[in-house]
Amino acid sequence: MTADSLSSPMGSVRLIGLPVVSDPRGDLTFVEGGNHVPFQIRRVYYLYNVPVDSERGGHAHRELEQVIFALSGSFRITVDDGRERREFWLRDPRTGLYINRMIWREMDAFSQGAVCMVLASQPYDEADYIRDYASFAEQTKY
Ligand code: T46
Repeated sequence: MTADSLSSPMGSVRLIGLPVVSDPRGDLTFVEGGNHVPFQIRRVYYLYNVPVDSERGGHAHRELEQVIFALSGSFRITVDDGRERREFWLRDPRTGLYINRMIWREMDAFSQGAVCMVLASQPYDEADYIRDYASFAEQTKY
């Protein structure tokens, strides 16, 4: 077994800060694939009209990388690499959470009117999802 295969994928999960251009007209933030996020952006989707008691996520991706933003309001994301769990609160549209492959994620505690935008490295593919935690845990044994 190599040192690499022993290292935890959680090490790559991190907050990414985007540039902001502010003037009296307001703030402008931009994002370039391969520059501000570590992949070419092949899909964008967003969650809105989310009930405050909603729980979303509850899966991992085999290959997909994503950066998740709260464009408005706030919510919590709990990430889990099969060994360790970490919790992040997103509430700033300039700051996204990068989540690499093989990370279980759960999202909850949505504020009223929260809008979640996600930049993704691949088109939608249901075959890329692992939606059963026991199966995920089995595949992340180091
Ligand atoms: C993730 C979190 C943050 C599509 O048809 N195309 C899409 O691009 C997406 C994202 C979803 N769908 C369909 C699949 C399901 O029938 O929309 C339905 C709801 O998807 P899901 O239950 O996976 O939604 P969330 O909010 O639990 O998870 C989503 C993403 O699927 C997931 O990749 O990381 O947001």
